Amino acid sequence: MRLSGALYKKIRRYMVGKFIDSAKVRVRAGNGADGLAKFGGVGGRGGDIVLEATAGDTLDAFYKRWKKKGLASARNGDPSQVKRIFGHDGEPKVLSVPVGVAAYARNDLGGGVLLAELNENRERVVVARGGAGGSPENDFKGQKGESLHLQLDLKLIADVGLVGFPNAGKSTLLKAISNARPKVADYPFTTVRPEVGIIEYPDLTKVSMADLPGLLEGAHINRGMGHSFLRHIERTKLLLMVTDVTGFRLSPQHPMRSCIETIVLLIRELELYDPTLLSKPVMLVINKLDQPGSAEIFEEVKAQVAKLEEVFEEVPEEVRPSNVLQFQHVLGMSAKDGPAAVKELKKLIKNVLREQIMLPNEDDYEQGTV
Ligand SMILES: Nc1nc2c(ncn2[C@@H]2O[C@H](COP(=O)(O)OP(=O)(O)OP(=O)(O)O)[C@@H](O)[C@H]2O)c(=O)[nH]1
Ligand SMILES: [Mg+2]
Repeated sequence: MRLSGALYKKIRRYMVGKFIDSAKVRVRAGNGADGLAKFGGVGGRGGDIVLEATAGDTLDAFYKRWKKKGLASARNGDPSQVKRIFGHDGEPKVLSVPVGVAAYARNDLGGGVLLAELNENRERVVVARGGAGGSPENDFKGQKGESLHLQLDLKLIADVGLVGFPNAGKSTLLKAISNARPKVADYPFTTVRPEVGIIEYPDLTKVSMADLPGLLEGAHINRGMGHSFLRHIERTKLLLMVTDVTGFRLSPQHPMRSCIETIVLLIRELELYDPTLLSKPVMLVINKLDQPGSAEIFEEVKAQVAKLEEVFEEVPEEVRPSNVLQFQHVLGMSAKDGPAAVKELKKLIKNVLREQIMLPNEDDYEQGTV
């Protein structure tokens, strides 16, 4: 395997991801108000900054609400006065966020500390505390409220995550197997935002599957859509790698990648993003088997993935994955032929999730324990 050519040739600007699944806003909780030492009066507390998850809300909407202002602040407490010896507390500020959001406090180095994840509708969490009111404990001096740079990242929650080079047929597969209706088209980066579909089984089991934008060699240095959207598969239980049997070529100016090359490069990119991703079970789908000459390629690739260590030996060191991966199943199909073509895959997905004890057992249904 040569894997030569301008690996990281420049990709046109419009191919760089723009969709919003991350938003930033500065937040400032209210200050506590002064107390009145002479009368033992206590000042009001500053209002907290609260995040509340709302089903149906999006980060695009959040971004639009806050991009101009850039700062969300809560009310200060009211000071203690002779007429009102206990000052009123400041109103908290409640910010609506989508379900599935992770909130980070950013630091100056560009890193962040995870404050909370909101995974349920109506779940609330305080991300910045209002300052305490002035009281005997603090010499009747109201305390400053917390303020921080908040970053919100959206993580989808799905059982199965689709990963693959652009144009491999991931969205076509999601369409065939689930109730989702994603956009399908014959050009790379058709999918620009992740989408989740639900796979339903006759026994009423439901499995969710997330379709992601195509992943490219060099995604870790932000080629193509970059690989930041891979965070959406951090929480999946099973990865489904989809490849085009005829390989992939971004444009005539870019090198051709064969099917097995795309598999190696995908493993490498997943590893560079987070090596623990590959400790999840992975299934391989080799798609577009209706293409002429594909049956022989399919057999060859099947043999190669059974001995990945030999394939890796021939790969240039800078793109060689460090761990050999064992696929749970290797399956060939033509996703464009619709639900019948993915019947077998649908069954295997349920079996793998069952084996991982991630779904209830068939017997349990019969015995009525579920
Ligand atoms: N011949 C053939 N074409 C297919 C098959 N599955 C998908 N395609 C075509 O391949 C093209 C890309 O399909 P998509 O489902 O949009 O691919 P994708 O992996 O979602 O692509 P991105 O969203 O760009 O990453 C479309 O023109 C599909 O009709 C198949 O089984 N056989
Ligand atoms: Mg797609």
